Amino acid sequence: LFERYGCGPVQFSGNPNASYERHLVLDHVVKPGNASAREVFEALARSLRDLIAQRWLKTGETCDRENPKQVYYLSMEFLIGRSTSNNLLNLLVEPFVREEMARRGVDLDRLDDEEPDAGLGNGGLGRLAACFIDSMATLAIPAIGYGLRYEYGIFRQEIQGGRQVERPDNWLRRPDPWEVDRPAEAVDVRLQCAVQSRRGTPVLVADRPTLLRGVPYDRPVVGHGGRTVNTLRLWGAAATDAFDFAEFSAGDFFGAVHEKVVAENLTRVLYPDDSTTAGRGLRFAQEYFLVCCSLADIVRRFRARGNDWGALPDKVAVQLNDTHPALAVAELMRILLDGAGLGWDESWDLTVRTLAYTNHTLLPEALETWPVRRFELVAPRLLEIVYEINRRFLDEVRAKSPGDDGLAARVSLIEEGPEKKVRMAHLAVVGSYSTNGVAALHSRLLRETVLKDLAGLFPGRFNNKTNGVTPRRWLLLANPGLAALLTKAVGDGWVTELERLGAIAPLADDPAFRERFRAAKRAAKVRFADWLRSATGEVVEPASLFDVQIKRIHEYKRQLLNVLHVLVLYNRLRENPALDAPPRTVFFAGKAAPACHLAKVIIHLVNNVAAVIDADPAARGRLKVLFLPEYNVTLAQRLIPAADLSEQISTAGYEASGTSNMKFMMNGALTVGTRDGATIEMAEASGEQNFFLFGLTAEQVANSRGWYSPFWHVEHDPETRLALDLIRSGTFDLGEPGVFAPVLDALLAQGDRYMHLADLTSYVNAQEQVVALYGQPDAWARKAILNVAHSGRFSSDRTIAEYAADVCGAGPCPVD
Ligand code: DL6
Repeated sequence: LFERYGCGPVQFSGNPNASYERHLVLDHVVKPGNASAREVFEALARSLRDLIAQRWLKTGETCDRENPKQVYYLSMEFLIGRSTSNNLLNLLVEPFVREEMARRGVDLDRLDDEEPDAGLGNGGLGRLAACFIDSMATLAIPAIGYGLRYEYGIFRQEIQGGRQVERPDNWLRRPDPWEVDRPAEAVDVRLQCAVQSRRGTPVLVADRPTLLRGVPYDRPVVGHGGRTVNTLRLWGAAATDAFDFAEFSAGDFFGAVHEKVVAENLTRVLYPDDSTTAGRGLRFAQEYFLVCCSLADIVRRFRARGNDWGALPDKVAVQLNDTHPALAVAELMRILLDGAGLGWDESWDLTVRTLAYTNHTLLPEALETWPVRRFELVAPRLLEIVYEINRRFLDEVRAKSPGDDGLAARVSLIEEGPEKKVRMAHLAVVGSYSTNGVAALHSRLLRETVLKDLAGLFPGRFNNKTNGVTPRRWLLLANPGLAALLTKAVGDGWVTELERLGAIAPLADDPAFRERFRAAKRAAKVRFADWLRSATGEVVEPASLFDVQIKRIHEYKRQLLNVLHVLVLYNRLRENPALDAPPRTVFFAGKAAPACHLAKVIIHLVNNVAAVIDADPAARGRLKVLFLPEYNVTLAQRLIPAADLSEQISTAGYEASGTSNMKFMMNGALTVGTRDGATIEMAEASGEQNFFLFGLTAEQVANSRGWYSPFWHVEHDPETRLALDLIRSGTFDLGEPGVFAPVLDALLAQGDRYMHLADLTSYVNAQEQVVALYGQPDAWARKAILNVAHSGRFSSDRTIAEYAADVCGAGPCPVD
């Protein structure tokens, strides 16, 4: 044919089988020398996908043949970031590809920036899901992640006039080379309502039953070494062919097509974590859509392997990432009752033994409840099932504790009140065999406070699984300099067995190793400073102490405490220009929920403080504050390796776990932190003497609630008063008088819910210890090395191994 069309066999430069060139020529119809950077990126990614394809198929075939217990991880969020660099690394082909691309005049690092971050999550919960699927693939655990294919991920953050401005993140504007759509495996989902447009906003309209189609888009999840390639299956909403056929045949072609487009909006946008009630109905429909599509797919796979219904808990483990997919309890019951025709008792037994639930928050306002009318609107059959589950459950509760109506009301799945609501956490606990928190303290507080009554009824169900992060992305990929040093010291086994880093502990006492360790940190700081200058024009001094707080902006995470410390330092410098203190650069990054006014004011304050300090000669070269816009996975990968000091300063008892704390630790930063979340366990692992712990404990916070007064601290702590005075004086208002009144209000008039002022003095003292140690580079390096050495426990491989052994009972299923 080639000859017939007069072009002869297609010749590719160098190797005629080169998949990369073939993709350039055949997908993009461009000569390799003329290709744009984006075309080069897509062709490279597709050629890597070619490399994966066989293993990906083989992983599926192996599971179909071996019929092992399979894990299904249901999550509304997967904050995966970029795929190409990570896949290159896990396939172990990075050096080869780098060299081959260099021969073609392409710098692999620059190509990276052609790939947008897949920001399909708000923060820690979504990033944890991404680490978990990496670990499951690496451990050869047969697993599929199920989520939604949002076309718009978490908003893009711009800073204008110091304020956060949200822009849409259209990450799928250009075709994503990593995804494979599989329309043949689409699933139909029945909604009792229609999705229509009201003044441009999609809304749910009652009593218009609609059939939507869930189309799977699969992404490979490459285990380290490339032996197992699992799947992340993201569902996109599409209208079925029969959509609005009636209107179409009545001649309203435009109307029918319009409705079809609106229905497809269901998975268009990820909800930022604060969403206003206006859009909440759609969020509920999203959760329902995820659950219906995923369970239909899970059950199809289960049956296709020839399993009987009774084997469901032996072959299927469904882990619910928070309550967002908790509708799975009712939907699985519906499938077993209405689809399989099983009786209630058998269906309930199978459901409870198949599902497990992970809780990620203690904040009462973050515990999901959904109005009963949402259920009625979208899925009335599921409401019927929830009511029946509750009726039977409360009968048992009353039988066990006769006369205790208070207990029944407290544990009920239904919250009574002006508007009846379903308590999703209760549904998840009652309908599953395991409920876990994500750090020891969090799991204990769950049992003792938020879910106390349920823990009393089901003591055997509650357990802890302390979070972890994948060392592939967060150390090997993010920090090649330190990774190389560690490999040289202990071999490369740490990449999949992070505990092996324990072997570097004795090297903390080796001056030559310390020097190499410090050189790696210096190089990472220079690398970051260079990137920052070229990307943003901002100049930072790599010799200064890099003090970093990066995470969602939220009152409980206490970015304000960090700001107050900056103001204490600033006041000291103004008071005494000759002060002996190392130069410090304080980095902040993070997004505020669009509707959270105070969080947005905090961002504004940080930016204005940064501007004022920058302009003041008293601070020049001594103290610099920088707010880095658009915090995402890639920015974290750049900044964490460069950090000297990690700020983990939440009010004790509020941060479920934290995971950036672990990334900093394995990258050789020291931590200044409260005894909260997993930070406690990190300090235990490395020895508290290698941490800068400060502040009230969770018990002290809880016990002082009744009598705590921030005003006491204003009166008795002079530096606290001066810091607040500086804000009150208007120094940072920059032409907008009173703009930071909400901050003062929260800290004083409203009683300082997160107890910033209670902890400020001990925080300042801890920071003084930081400074003292930073002045002894060798002693600092020693502690940093010990932190890296003891970070092994915080690999998500360990977390996943614990889930596999204690929760889901799944084991590896190696692919030949
Ligand atoms: O478990 C992952 C991550 C924890 O590390 C954080 O401490 C916690 O704040 C976060 N939780 C959420 C809550 N979302 N809801 N609901 O994102 O989970």
